[in-house]
Amino acid sequence: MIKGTAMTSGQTRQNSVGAGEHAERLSNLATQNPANLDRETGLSLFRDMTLGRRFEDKCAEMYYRGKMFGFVHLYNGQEAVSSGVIGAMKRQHDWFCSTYRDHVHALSAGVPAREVMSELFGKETGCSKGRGGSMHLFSKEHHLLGGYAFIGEGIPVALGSAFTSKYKRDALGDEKSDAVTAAFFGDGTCNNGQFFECLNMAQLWKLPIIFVVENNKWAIGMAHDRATSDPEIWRKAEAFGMAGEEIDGMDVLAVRGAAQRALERARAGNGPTLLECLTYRFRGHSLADPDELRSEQEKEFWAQRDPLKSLENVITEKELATHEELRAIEKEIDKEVVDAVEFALGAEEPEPSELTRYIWAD
Ligand SMILES: Cc1ncc(C[n+]2csc(CCOP(=O)(O)OP(=O)(O)O)c2C)c(N)n1
Repeated sequence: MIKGTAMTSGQTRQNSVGAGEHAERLSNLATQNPANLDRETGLSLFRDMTLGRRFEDKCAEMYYRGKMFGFVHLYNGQEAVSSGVIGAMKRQHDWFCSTYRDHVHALSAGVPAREVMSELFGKETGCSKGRGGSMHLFSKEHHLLGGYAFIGEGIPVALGSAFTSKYKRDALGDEKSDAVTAAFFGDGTCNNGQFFECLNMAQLWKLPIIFVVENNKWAIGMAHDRATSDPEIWRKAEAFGMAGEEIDGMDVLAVRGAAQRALERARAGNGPTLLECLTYRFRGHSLADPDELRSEQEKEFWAQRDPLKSLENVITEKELATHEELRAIEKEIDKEVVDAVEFALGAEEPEPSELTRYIWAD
């Protein structure tokens, strides 16, 4: 199991500028058999990923038109992770924590596009009442325990949430308390202390939690392979005696399958799972990043694996829907996104006198 010999890390370093290490890892992963995919699930995943993609494209447009302030981190390319994991969770029952790259996680959990867009515009109608902005989406109703600007901050919050569910069931006898919590974070975050501390506690107490690493190869401008002694993050689970899985994070069906296995394990009381999803962001780190560090060859490799196109191929090859039906869904989604922008533009800003409201619970 132990890699990371001097020779291995030297080789991965050389590879870091090309499609490199991830290309090799992806080629070793079994492709998902979509035999059991039904029309309803296929279309629901397609709809969710399309909403994520189109919403983010509109955010870029609005940002460059000066409608949003501060840093805005988009999720393009990574949609299969959000739709695969959150789509497998029980809505408004299970919980999750996000990062600053949080818009699409919120949408997958059902936070209305109007509320997410309003939050990005700093309006009172936003899911965090306009006080949070892009990096701090929150929705108690949709069980989103927050987006976090500091990397790794959401992991202990998710751990606390998982502990609460288990405590209610085991110590207080609440049979219905079988919620699982997912913590989403990036590869760069896995070199932080909270990651290791929380993995340890989660396994020690067999907490119902899923650690979802969205390994998009880069932490701003630092290539993952150059910053991490053993770049295969999922293997770190073994050090804690925890289940770990490596997944093609561009394949929504593969992500969904792995999430279902992890959810089942957690609900049965068998503890946490570390899921490493190999994915890629199609845009720069944030909208302020000119994205000059990543090679064209690498970007092209990942563009070929666009998760939306792959799902479209599966859906049409299995004759679950036609290309025309999928174009019609895109049109509907475009309308929803335009409506969200119009709603957010017309909404009120918070009253300056209420600046400190919501800092503490009423
Ligand atoms: C505690 C902390 N240290 C440093 C930073 C600065 N920072 C912002 S984003 C980032 C890279 C994170 O990369 P990764 O976890 O891979 O997430 P990704 O952006 O790829 O989604 C860093 C180091 C921060 N936000 N928080």
